[in-house]
Parts: sequence; C-alpha cells; structure tokens
Amino acid sequence: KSVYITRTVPEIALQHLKDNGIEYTVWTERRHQSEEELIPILKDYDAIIVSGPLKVNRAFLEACSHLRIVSMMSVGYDNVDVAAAKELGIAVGNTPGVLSGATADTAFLLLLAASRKAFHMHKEIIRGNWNFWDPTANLGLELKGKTLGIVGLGRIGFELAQRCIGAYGMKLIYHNRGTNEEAERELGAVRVSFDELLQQSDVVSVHTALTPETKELFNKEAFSKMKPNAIFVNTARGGIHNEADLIAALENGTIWGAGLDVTNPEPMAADNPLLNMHNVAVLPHIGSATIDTRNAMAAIAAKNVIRTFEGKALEHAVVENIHRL
Ligand code: 8YV
Repeated sequence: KSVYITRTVPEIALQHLKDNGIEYTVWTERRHQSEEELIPILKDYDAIIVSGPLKVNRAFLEACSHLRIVSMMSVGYDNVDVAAAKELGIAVGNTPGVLSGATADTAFLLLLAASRKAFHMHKEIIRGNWNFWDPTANLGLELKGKTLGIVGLGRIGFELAQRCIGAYGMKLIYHNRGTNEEAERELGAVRVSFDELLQQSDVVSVHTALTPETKELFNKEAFSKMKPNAIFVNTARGGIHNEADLIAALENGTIWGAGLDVTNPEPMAADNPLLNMHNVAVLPHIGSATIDTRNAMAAIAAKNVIRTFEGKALEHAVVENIHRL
C-alpha cells in the first residue's frame, strides 16, 4: 500500500504511515503539480494526501479510480467532487475541529489589525514616514459593544465569537441554513436573514464553505447593504467575495475596512490594490498555520489513510470508506 503526498507535511504524518508499514512519496518541489502531471503518477498509488488547490474533479477521479481515499489535509473540500467520489467508491477524509482555534485566532488578528490600520502603520514606519503625527492622525475603530455578524456559524465562527464576546462584549448575530442551538444557548446568538445581518453588523465575518450558493455571495449588492463603518473579515475562501467589488466598496467608503486571510486568486499579486489600503489587513492563507494545529491536521490526514487500508471507518469522513470490514 502506498500514499502520494502533494506537499511537504509535518513529520507526524510520515511517522504514522511508517509505523503502519505504509510507503509514501512526498512531492517536495516548491511548485504545484498540475492534475495532468499527477494522473499518470497516481496509477501506482492507493491513496493521496492533498493540501493545496489540486482540482479533484470527476475527470481526475475517473482517471485515478484505483485510489481508495482522497485524504484532505484541510477542513475545506470545495476542490473535490464529492458526488463523483461517492459514485466511484473513493473515500474522502478531511480534518475539521482541530483547526478551529487557530483559524479563529487569525480572524481575530485580522479584525484587530483592520480596525486599527495596523498593517498599514507598520509599512509606514518601514517606508520612513514616521516623522510627525497629530491627534487626528492614525485613528481606528473600537469594537466594544459592537455587533458581530457571522455567516456560516460553525466551529470556527463559534471560537471567534467567544473571543469577541470575551474581549469586547460584542453582540452575536448569524446567518445559517439551520439553527445553531449551542451558539444561541451559550453565546446568546440570534439567527437573522442575510440582509438583516448585513444591515446590523459592525463586523461581518465569513466562515462558510465555498459552494455554488456562497460563490461571490459578497458582491457589490451585499457590500452596499453593509454599514459604512463595517469591517469585512474573510478567513474561509476567497471565492466567497468578489474581489473587484470588495476593492470598489473599500475605495468608495461603502464599508470601512477588511481583514483577509483568503483572496481570489491565491497567491495574491504583489501589486494588488488591497495591499496599499489603510484599513485592509491581508495574510497569505495562514488560518491553520500553527505548529500545533498543522501537526494535528497531519495526524488525522494520515490516520484517515491508515483506517481506509485497515477497512475501518475514517476519523473524519466527507465520503465514508465503503470497503469497511
Ligand atoms: C489550509 C484550509 O490552507 O482547512 C482548510 O480548509 O484552507 C487550511 O487549513 C490548508 O488546506 C492546509 O493544508
């Protein structure tokens, strides 16, 4: 049994595979392998551990139908055709839960950075522009008692809300398909329509998956319904906002600021106008990038492979292993 790993992963994943007598190959070059390039290679493998933007679509899965599992080292699986995997009997695993705290921290960091223009100020010092100030310069916004609106309130949103409530006593409203009873009970969350959320929130943070329904959900129309003092935070997927519309909304003062860990496309070009805006904080998709969290994700991704080969149910299944013993 052998596994192909599309990028360098924490050692713990390799250790788990070794301990279970599973051979592996890790692609260590610092470039993304295309789907076409991978298909002929994968004929010799029974499993793949995926991190990054590989398009695991129907054509890819059909060409690699000898794979028994696509093990995502991520919570997101928007790049995987789940229906096709199911039809072809290929399991799909992911790594939810363990990355919620780190991702919520990233959203909180971006929110604070955008509200106080921190990244811009930092660049100003480096540019040699800290020559003078007056009491009306460099002013940001405070978060105390304001309203946090979460679109897609699940585990990550819950942890962000805990931070915002604990630090600033923020009120929590959310827009989900269903009710999040735990958040209503423990955090006093109130479920509202998407439009109500846009109109009432001082901070709008996105934590939903990228799906056909959420693709470019944040467009010109949505931004126009937000408060002029609102901050938009996206740590989910860049495809959920329309980037040209976001840039226009920030330039026109339709909204006040933005904190982005995800962009569209990724990587972002160095001349993107978002990088030179006062009230915008951008990070290069580091939501889950802590040593602890990436170790935990790597361990689950490896265990999902091992469990598939053992004929057992996955630790975390998007599509369950049908060859269970
Ligand atoms: C990482 C992520 O970018 O979990 C996700 O959905 O986007 C992130 O954790 C990455 O996929 C790590 O491999």
